[in-house]
Amino acid sequence: MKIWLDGKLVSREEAKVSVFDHAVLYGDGCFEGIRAYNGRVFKLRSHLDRMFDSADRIRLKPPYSKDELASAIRATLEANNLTDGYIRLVFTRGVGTLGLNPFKCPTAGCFIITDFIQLYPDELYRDGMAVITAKRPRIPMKCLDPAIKSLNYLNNILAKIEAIEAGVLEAIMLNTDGWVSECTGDNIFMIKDGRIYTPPTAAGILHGITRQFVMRELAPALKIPIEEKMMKLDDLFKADEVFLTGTAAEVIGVSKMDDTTIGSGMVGPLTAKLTEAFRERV
Ligand code: PXG
Repeated sequence: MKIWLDGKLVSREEAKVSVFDHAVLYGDGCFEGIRAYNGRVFKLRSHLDRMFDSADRIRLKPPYSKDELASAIRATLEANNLTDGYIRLVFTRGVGTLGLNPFKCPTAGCFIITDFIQLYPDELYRDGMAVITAKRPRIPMKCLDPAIKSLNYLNNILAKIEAIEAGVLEAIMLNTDGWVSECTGDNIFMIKDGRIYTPPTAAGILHGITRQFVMRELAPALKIPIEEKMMKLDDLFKADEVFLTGTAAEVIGVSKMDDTTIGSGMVGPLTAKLTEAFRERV
């Protein structure tokens, strides 16, 4: 396996980051999770735009241009003979002193990992997946805007631990005001009376590329009305269908939340259409 590290393709063993890099010391940096399908990188421009937006919001100067990164991603896929796979692009703050000051780290680091993707098992796409609602709220926008895809994922990881300990794979997170925000690694949608709803960015969420694809392309193509709306957990419990979106998950139906069955307890008809439309498009 070849890893792209600061401009060079190196072996997995050589792909190391310094213990003085603030990504290691403080989780200081940002990242993207991207997919390639049939030799083409899905929504690469949107991912690079979001990456640069994350970097800008934490005052991290990208060490390469978007065009350079696009070429580097393609070169890494090629070096690993991958036409379908998962791409992890990471900017680290870089090597600095032990203090917090990010401006004492002169150059940001960058690496690209490409690998096979482990999807959720097929049965989950067919039968729907069970989730829990996390007791821990999503970190407020005022503290660390979830729109920044930062290397500091402990808020999500702690909610993920709640999910795993409850025997499921995902957790729905509320914001500190009790509104539904998103899941630990996926955005959330519900369907009621033939309309799709998803929390607005003001709920404190990652602006998911898959979310945007569903809102701007898939739902309109299927002529399903879709809108952003603040929602409470109770709205989800009473929904006809609930589904999640993410680069890794694509579009996956939710059959159960905590002890409550959603809709019929099977993947709903509109969710099934969206999952199918997603796969056709990619
Ligand atoms: N919300 C959060 C918090 C995320 O991390 C999404 C939504 C979906 O966004 P995209 O742009 O992918 O549609 C993400 C993406 C994993 C994993 O292993 C998931 C993500 C990042 C890293 C790992 O499930 N998330």
